[in-house]
Amino acid sequence: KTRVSPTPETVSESKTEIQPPPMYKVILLNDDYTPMDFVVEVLQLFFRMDLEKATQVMLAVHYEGKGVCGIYTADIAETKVDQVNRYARKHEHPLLCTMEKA
Ligand code: NFA
Repeated sequence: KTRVSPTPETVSESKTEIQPPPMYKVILLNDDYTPMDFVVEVLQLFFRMDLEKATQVMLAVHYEGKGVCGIYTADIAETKVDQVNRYARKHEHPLLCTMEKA
């Protein structure tokens, strides 16, 4: 079986070994005004949750103050945060989405 030997950059434990990217939790924050149905819709639309999972996460945020919607690389997490916050503002709800290092 033909096999190439690793170049120096890919040798295990060398200083240039590729590291996994830093990951970020996308967080939804509770508020007193955003309708529960709207939060469920957001979780289904932007985080690909089914109705049951979205309802679970929405209620966890409602009762505990915040909750994790998903864990992503920086670029994807930033995009999710922006999409959710823009969508909430477009519909004139105060719902807030943020991110923190996982
Ligand atoms: N607390 C909101 C209400 O009672 C619902 C909500 C849940 C808002 C999760 C934001 C996040 N209508």
